[in-house]
Amino acid sequence: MITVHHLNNSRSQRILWLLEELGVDYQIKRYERDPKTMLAPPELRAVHPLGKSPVVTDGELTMAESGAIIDYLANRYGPHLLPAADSPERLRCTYWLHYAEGSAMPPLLLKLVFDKMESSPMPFFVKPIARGIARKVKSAFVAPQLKLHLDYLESELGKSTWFAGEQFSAADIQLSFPLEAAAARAGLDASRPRLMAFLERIHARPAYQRALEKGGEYTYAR
Ligand SMILES: N[C@@H](CCC(=O)N[C@@H](CS)C(=O)NCC(=O)O)C(=O)O
Repeated sequence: MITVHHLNNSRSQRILWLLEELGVDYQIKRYERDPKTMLAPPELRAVHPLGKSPVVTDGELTMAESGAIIDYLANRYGPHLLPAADSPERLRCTYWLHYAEGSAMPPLLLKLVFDKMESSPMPFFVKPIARGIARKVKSAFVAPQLKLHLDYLESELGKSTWFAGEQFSAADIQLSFPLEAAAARAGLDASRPRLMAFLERIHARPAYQRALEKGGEYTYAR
């Protein structure tokens, strides 16, 4: 039996959605973020040394890292979410499985960190310096990088209906999180209509909705 080690309001929502699309049986083991630090609880380190979510166990196997988990589950349980082996669509799909976490997420994470730095309480004499640094990093590096990635993703959806081609695939599931995070906190809006329409289409999928019901709190689905 597949177990998804699921942290509330997190990337592991993608794995629940994938499993619903695949129609496979699975169980959820739930973990709650520390409300102050937003970090995962220490119990998750007993499953994988990094203590991050998602982690999936399947029999003797323990797998971490969303892209690797999605690749494994889609291969093992449902070829229909992966384009045919050796096709150009399959290469695109593989590219997106890596791109989502390797390239799209870093500027989003930097934005989160520097937004926090700007708004965190701190001694009055440090505040102007810390805020000045945060603003400078955001305007000089983070915002241009976010624009670059969002423009790129918007233009890619001008080439095909879904990210890897005309068929919905595992790539779309993997890209959902950076796009939802960008819409929630990094300025993705109606000025990029293809990406907004993509979010609407994925949110309307019955499997996505079933995963939401099972996963609990997920504020990115708005
Ligand atoms: N690149 C990893 C990132 C894993 C990750 O950072 N997960 C977050 C949830 S969105 C987490 O566990 N955060 C809590 C923590 O770091 O303690 C993946 O895609 O699986």
